[in-house]
Amino acid sequence: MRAVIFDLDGVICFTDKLHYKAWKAVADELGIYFDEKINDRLRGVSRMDSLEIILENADRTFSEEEKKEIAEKKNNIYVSLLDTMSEKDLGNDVRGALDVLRQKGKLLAIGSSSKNTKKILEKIGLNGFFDAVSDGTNITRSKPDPEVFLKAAEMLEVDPSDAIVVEDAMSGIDAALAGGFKCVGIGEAATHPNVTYPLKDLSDLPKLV
Ligand code: B16
Ligand code: MG
Repeated sequence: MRAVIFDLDGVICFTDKLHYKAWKAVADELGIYFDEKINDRLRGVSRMDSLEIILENADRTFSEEEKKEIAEKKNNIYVSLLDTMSEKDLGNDVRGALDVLRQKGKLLAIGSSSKNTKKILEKIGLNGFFDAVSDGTNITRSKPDPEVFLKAAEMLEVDPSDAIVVEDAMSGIDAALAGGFKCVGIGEAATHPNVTYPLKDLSDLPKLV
C-alpha cells in the first residue's frame, strides 16, 4: 500500500456527539423526535441527506427554502461547538498511527463528507499534516458513492488498488469497496460483512500497510 485515506468524523476525531447536540437542538425546536439511534444513521452522510433522515419523523413537509434554513441553523450551532475542540481530542492511537505511517513514507489523505473539515483539522492540530484533503467541499455525491475517496486518490496520484481507506461508517465501507479500495473498519464499520480488515482502534493499522 502506498497510501492511507482516512475518514475524519469517527476515525481521526469524534465529532458525532457535537453533530448530535446540534441536530437535537434544531429538531427539538421543530418538535421532531430525534434520538442517538437516529443519529447513528447520520455517520458519513452529508448535511442535507442527514436532514432528510431527521425529517422522516416530521408530521409535515418542508420546502427547499425551509430545509436550507434548518441546515444552516444546525451548522451554525455545530460550528460553535467545534470551538470547544483541541489537540486533546486526538487519541493516542490516532497520533501514534499517523506518526508511524509517516515514518514508513506512506502518503496520507483525508476523505470526509464534512464541509467543516478544514476547521476541524485546525482545531485538532492537524492543519497541513495530510498530503491531500478531499472533503464535502469538493464532491457532488455523498458516501456510499466513492467520489470523495477517488478524488483523494487522484490528488495523491495513486491508483485505488494502492490505497487503503479507514472508515467508521457502513456507508463509508460501501464507498471504499465501490471505488476499488481495500478498507479498514472501526466501530460499527468493523461489523460490515465485506470489510477487508476490522480493527478495534488505529493501534494496529501501521502493521497492515
Ligand atoms: P458537515 P465523515 C461526516 O463526516 C459525518 O460523519 C456526518 O455525520 C456529517 O453529516 C457529514 O460529515 C457532513 O458534515 O455538516 O460538517 O458538512 O464521517 O465523512 O468525516
Ligand atoms: Mg465517519
